[in-house]
Amino acid sequence: LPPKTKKSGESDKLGGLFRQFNPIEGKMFQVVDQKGEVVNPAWMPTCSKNLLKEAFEWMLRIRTLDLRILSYQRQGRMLTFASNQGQEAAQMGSSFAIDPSKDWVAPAFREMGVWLRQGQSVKQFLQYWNGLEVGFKLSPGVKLLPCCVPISSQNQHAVGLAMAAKYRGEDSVAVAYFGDGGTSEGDFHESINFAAVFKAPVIFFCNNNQYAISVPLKAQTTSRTLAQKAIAYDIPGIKVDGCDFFAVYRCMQEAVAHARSGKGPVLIEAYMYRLGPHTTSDDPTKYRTQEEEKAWAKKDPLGRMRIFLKRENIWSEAWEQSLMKKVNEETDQAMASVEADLVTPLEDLFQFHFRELPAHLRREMEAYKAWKQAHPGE
Ligand SMILES: Cc1ncc(C[n+]2csc(CCOP(=O)(O)OP(=O)(O)O)c2C)c(N)n1
Ligand SMILES: [Mg+2]
Repeated sequence: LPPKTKKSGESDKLGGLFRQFNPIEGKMFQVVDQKGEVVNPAWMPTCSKNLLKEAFEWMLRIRTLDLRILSYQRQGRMLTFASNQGQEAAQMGSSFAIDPSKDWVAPAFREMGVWLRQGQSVKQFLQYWNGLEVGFKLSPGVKLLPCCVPISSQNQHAVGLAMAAKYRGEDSVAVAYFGDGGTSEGDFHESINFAAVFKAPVIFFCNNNQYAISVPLKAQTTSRTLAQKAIAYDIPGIKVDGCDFFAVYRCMQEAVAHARSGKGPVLIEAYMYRLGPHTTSDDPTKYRTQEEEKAWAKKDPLGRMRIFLKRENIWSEAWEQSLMKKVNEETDQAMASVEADLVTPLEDLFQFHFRELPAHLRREMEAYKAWKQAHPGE
């Protein structure tokens, strides 16, 4: 589609897609609807049959892993876990548009698929959620920051990574993932402002899953969309159907091209629903209705991808079953090897965060070691 003409007051930085779906108009970008029908062929991304298969495999893999981990947790074999169900299309649509060999990811704590696609193993993932810091000792070449629980603080880290790439003259981008709740943090605004001023190649990817624990979106903000917050910083922003792999993939491609070409950051709001609880310690029946959950279940990103692939004669029941079986077997094997070595040394508190320990932490560690020597067996 040719870009629409610029309206008065609109930024010159907006490209065709961002102009057509200007978030201040409350529009949401969608390519494939919940019935699996292509509703916006003009913006359909180019997808080979192999890419479609790969995308479905990844989405199914995340869903299967998620269910397996929830079952370990209920068996008392896993600590608290933050479920990813409902967010698979947003994760894979965005991840497929970056190059894990050069692009950095600064995740929150609900990006299992992105972690794995950046190169972390399932075993490391299970270690992390079992309280083993070693689970986030990154393998060489993996461009992924550790899981970040302090809300939106990872956005600042992503800007730092992007500035480093810019300084070195590399053409990599950094992606910060955060939630709807994260948009109320100062870090969110500070990081976008800084990135916009210095044209840092960052994609701010907001997983708007409608809740920040029990706080619904309407109590989070008076903005009509979260994407419209881009307008204040004069950067491109778009609200996209986060249950639609194709729309997320396409707008992320546009955003990455924008950032990679030196034009600065982009804000994407992926509109979706957290189908599961906030974490395994949460009971969503206390703050949301069954009707609401059922309505969103119909928009399930995995189901939508399945219908689309059925229409393309790519999907079969046997294929799906064999994929699930493989994922479950691999996960059980990884879990067995984690459980065989489930020791959490206190020294881990001092490891992994600094290349060289600061003096005050070194003193604490030495005091701890001396205490341990004096109290063997304790
Ligand atoms: C700075 C900070 N404040 C509060 C918390 C407690 N907390 C953990 S998750 C969460 C909600 C986050 O909601 P959202 O950003 O929408 O992400 P989601 O959990 O929905 O993926 C809160 C408030 C925290 N981790 N960090
Ligand atoms: Mg949320």
